[in-house]
Amino acid sequence: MNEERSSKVLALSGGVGGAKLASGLHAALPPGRLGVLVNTGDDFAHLGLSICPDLDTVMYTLAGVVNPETGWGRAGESWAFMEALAAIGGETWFRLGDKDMAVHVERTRRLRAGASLSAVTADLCRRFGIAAAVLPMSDDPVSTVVDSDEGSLAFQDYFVRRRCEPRVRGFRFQGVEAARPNPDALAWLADPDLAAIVIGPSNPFVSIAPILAVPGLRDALMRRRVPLVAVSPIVGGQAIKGPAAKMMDELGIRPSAAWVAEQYGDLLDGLVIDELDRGLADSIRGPRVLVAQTVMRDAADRTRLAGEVLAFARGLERRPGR
Ligand code: FO1
Repeated sequence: MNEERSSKVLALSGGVGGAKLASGLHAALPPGRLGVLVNTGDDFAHLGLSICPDLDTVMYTLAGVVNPETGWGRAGESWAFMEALAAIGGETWFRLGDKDMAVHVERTRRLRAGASLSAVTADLCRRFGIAAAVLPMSDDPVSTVVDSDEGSLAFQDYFVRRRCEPRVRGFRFQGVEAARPNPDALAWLADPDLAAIVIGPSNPFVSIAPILAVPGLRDALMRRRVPLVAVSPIVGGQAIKGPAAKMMDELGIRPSAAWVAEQYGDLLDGLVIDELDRGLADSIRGPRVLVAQTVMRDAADRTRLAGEVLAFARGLERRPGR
C-alpha cells in the first residue's frame, strides 16, 4: 500500500463483524477514501418491504447510530409499530423498530419508483452523514438459500425465525448467475488510487461467499494490483459472532483460522489472526500472517485494529504469480 494519505481502501463486509472493522477504517482514513462492498444475499421482502440487513448494519454502524447491544438495528429505538402489529396478529418474528422502519419504507418506495439499490443506498448514506461509499454487491436480486436437514430455507427464515437451529448441508445464492456486479464496485477495484482490499471478519459462507459469487467480482479481485488482507472471523476455534462455527461443524469442517486461509486461498496476500491463535501462525501456508487483538469491543478497538490492518497491508506486496 503506498504511503499517500489519499490512498483508497475497499472493504468487503457482511453484517456486524465486517461493519465494525469498516467503522474503524472509516475513522482511520480521510473522508471519501473508504469503499465498503456489502453482501445483499441476506436481503428479503418482508411485510411488503425491501429489507437489506447487511447494508443497513453497515450504514447504521458507519453513521454511529447502530444499536450497540445487538449490532443491528438502531440505538434508542422504539417499538410501537411491532407492538401494534402483534396486537392485531401480524408477523413479529423479524423485529423492525420504528426508526428502522422509516428506512425500509423509504427504500421500498424509491425502488418501486425505479431507482437502483446502489443509488438509494448512496443517498441514504449521504443523509446519514457517512463519508464512505457503501456499495451493494449488485443491484440485481440475489437470495441466500440454506439447504438444511429440514429442507431449503430462505436465509432470514433460517437465521432469525429458526435461530440457526436446522443443521446446515450447504448454501446457494439464488439469482447470482444473472446478477451483474455493481459497476461502482468494479470502478473502485480498477481505481489507480486503490491501495488495499480488506475482507472483514464476516461469515465466509453467508456474508463473503455471495459477494465472491457475483460474476466478475472474484475475477476483478484476482486481477488487483494491490494487497488483499482478510481478518479471520474465527478466534480460538469459535466464531467471534454468529453461527459460522456451528455451520462449519455441521459441514464437517474444524473451525480454525487456518481453514479461513484455505477458504480464501489464492485471493489472500495477508491474513490477520487473533492472539489466541498465535500457535497456528506457522502452519498457515500462502498468505503472510499478522497476529493481532481482533475482537472489537469498543470504538478504540476498531480504530486500533483498522490501523494495524492498514499498516500490515502497506508492508505487503501482491503475492507473485497469481
Ligand atoms: N436479527 C435477529 O436475530 N433478529 C431480528 O429480529 C432481526 C431484525 C433485523 C431488522 C433489521 C435489520 O437490518 C437486521 C435485523 N436482524 C435481526 C439482523 C440480521 O437479520 C442478521 O444479523 C443478518 O442478516 C446477518 O448478517
